[in-house]
Amino acid sequence: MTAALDAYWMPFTANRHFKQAPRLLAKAEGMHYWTADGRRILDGVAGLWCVNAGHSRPEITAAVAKQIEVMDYAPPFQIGHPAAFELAEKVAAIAPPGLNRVFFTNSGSESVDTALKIALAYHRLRGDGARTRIIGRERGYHGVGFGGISVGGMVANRKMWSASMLPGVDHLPHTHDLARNAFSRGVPSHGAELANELERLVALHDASTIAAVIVEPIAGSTGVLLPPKGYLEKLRAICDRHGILLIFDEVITGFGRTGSAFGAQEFGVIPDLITCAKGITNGCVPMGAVIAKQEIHDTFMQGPPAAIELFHGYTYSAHPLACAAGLATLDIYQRDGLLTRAKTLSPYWEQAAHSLRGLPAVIDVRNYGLILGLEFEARAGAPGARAFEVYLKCFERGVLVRNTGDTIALSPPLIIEKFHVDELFGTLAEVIRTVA
Ligand code: PXG
Repeated sequence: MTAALDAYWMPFTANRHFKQAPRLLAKAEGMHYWTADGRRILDGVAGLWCVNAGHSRPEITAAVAKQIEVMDYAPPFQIGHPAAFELAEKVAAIAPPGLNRVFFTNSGSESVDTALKIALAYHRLRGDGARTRIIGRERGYHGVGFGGISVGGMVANRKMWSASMLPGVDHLPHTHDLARNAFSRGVPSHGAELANELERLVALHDASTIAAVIVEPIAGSTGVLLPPKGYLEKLRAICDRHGILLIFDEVITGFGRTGSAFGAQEFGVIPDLITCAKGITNGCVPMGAVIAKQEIHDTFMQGPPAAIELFHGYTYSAHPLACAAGLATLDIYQRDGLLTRAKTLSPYWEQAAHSLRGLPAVIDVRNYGLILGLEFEARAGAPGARAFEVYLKCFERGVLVRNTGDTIALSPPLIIEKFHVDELFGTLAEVIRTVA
């Protein structure tokens, strides 16, 4: 380590704690990272829910390298490049039926802000401009833009900026209910009725003021909260009844995490807009996207033909390197069957996950596809401390997990093999015994 650590203000990090004992990654391949001092670390979280095809895939590396040699950058406004159109077609081809128009961004946060803006503009273009209200959900995470923190439900992301939130946002209750659903396998049985809270919000505000509802099919960042059986269907039905758009934020559930290309297909509920990012390029070049129903897109295609229909976009929308990475990534997903591999492996994953039941302080194990939420009882007066300690100790023992509150989340690359699953849960179990 030669550089000083002071200048880099790290995101979502305990900076002072980190800089006392930095954890530095230097190399990645397949299921593993290597630290700067040469230790091999099993990646239990696909980087940060994004490296779904495993690290440093040569096909993706080659595609990005080739692209940067041929054309480093292309402006996305009023001009294009072929890979952008090709990638949009390929994303549309794996999206749920009817969602076939793709707007590129550079992150999940940008995708969320883009989708919210599209929803508001859509109603306005239809002469329904009083629909300005957006409904999010407690314990939702939709990135860190002002739109995203407004509809999100993570208090630490909200309290500092509470006076600067989007006006007119309201929230559904979260669906996490340990009293009824602890140690569920797959989606929990209880809680579909929580979707009826949307009817109450409609009764309170009137449907004519509500533009959209945004939820994650599975909430990741706030601790892996699974949708109760029948819940998403109910939300869809209520939105339909009242002309409200339904947005699924699939930044983590997209690209095979649940066992289908998107959570929408997995749960059989088709939203009007999908936000995604992360896995679209296997995490190697920043990119996000909003996938819209054609009808929404077509609503914008009015007015003088030379007029710009949507005043929105980013300098790096459809960046050539991201498009090259995306095309190579989708090829791998398809060729290697990775979009459905989580379904094949999930019985083994589920069995291994639930073997942690009964370990000290473990109050819940929940799983879906290749996702795990492992919740601990919080230490008195020190919320989050136990899971953070588990995270640190796992890292010392060569396994990367993710802590959020008192939950450990796992979301490994979809190329994971059974022996990796054993190592992951074996290390977790050992660590939990020492930390409790
Ligand atoms: N929506 C969802 C559902 C997300 O999970 C974002 C939006 C924002 O994406 P960007 O690309 O702007 O970060 C996310 C991001 C975690 C964790 O530990 C998850 C995310 C980010 C940081 C940590 O689970 N997801």
